[in-house]
Amino acid sequence: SPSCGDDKKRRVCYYYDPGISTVDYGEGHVMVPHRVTMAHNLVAAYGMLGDMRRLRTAPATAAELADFHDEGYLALLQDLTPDGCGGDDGGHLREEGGGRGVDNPVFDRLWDYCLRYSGGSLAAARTLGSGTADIAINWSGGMHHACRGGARGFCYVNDIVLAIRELLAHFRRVLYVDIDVHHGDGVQAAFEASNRVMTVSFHQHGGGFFPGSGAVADVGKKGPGRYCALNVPVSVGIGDEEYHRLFEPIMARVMEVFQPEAVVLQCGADSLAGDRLGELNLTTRGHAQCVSFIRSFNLPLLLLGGGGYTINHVASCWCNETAVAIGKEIPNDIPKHGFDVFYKNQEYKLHYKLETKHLHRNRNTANSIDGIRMAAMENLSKLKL
Ligand code: VJV
Ligand code: CA
Ligand code: ZN
Repeated sequence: SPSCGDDKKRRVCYYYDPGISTVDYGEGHVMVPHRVTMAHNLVAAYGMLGDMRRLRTAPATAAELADFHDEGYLALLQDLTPDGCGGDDGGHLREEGGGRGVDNPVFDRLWDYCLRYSGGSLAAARTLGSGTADIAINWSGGMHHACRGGARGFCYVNDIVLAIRELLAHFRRVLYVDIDVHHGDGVQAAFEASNRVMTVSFHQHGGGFFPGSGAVADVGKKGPGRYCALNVPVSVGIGDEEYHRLFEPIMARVMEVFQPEAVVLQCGADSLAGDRLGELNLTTRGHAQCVSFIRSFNLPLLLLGGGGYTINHVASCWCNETAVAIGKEIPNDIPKHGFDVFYKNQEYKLHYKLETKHLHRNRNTANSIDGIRMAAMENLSKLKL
């Protein structure tokens, strides 16, 4: 049954570009690209690099980004410099309400950063398309909010849209699943008119939580792509058990009705308990269960990163999910390596435990969970391909 993960091996291809390790969104910004380097060092310390193929990651080119993004926006992004030499940003990086974007600042090497994380996702998609790997991983990707003509929610270039467009050259139908705590709005919007891409996002919803879209009634625009967008909003404080009372039956049904030939899983780690932005209570095991459940369907699988703002938790999560991808058991004790100190407040355990006072009070009820699952299943029953 697909509900139990399996220990069968997969050919895994892993993309990591050390060029992103020193990228800095600016003093105090919650998005810290260095978390991917921490994850990578943990993967290396656990001895997993030898279990995966690593191909050269070339940064993407402007022409590749133009496959989705507006040329004018790309020209601006390429020219912007922190000292303002690029001139007026034309509103592309501004927030609603005016003022310089706090969420999307202009920082040193911004353009290079975009090329590198997008290059990883594109290379990963091409490897899956060529059939030479079963799973491809790029933890620096997963920037699901970026729009065709502008930056949003810490995301400047939408590497997911680019990767899916690449996969569409090889696969009839591509499924996108998003377990980041935020709604995967940019990816949904990009494919709303298509019935070759289905987007499914699980996210915290309500109380003004960003971006505010993704109610269960949001099934995409009228036309052939209607019902190819599925949204599963949850409330503050959901834990593993309730999350999987939604995730597993809904994803099993999605697989039946949509019959994808490839899957992209955005593994945003801000849905973990103790995140600085997200307010859910998932454990690293509950989060990884999403990866093993999707993996058990044995389809070409692209694993991407995304959000995640308590960086030791993020690195633990993605390291563990790399092990899940490979099909390897790794010990809970974090091996001694150069980044040890970062894991002190989780007692050097991969699967960290939080005290109750650091968890959010669960605002979901058995009834609310059943209601969301039924509404989602009802939407799925209307999908006619
Ligand atoms: O809620 C918002 C927008 C505001 C304006 C900006 N202020 C800071 C917050 C309210 C309306 N933005 C969200 C964006 C979340 C993006 C999530 C991205 C992903 O995980 O889905 C994928 C990578 C938001 N929530 C929290 C913050 N922004 C935030 C941004 C900061 C910050 C503190 C909080 C930026 C800089 C600094 N502190 C110094
Ligand atoms: Ca999501
Ligand atoms: Zn997020």
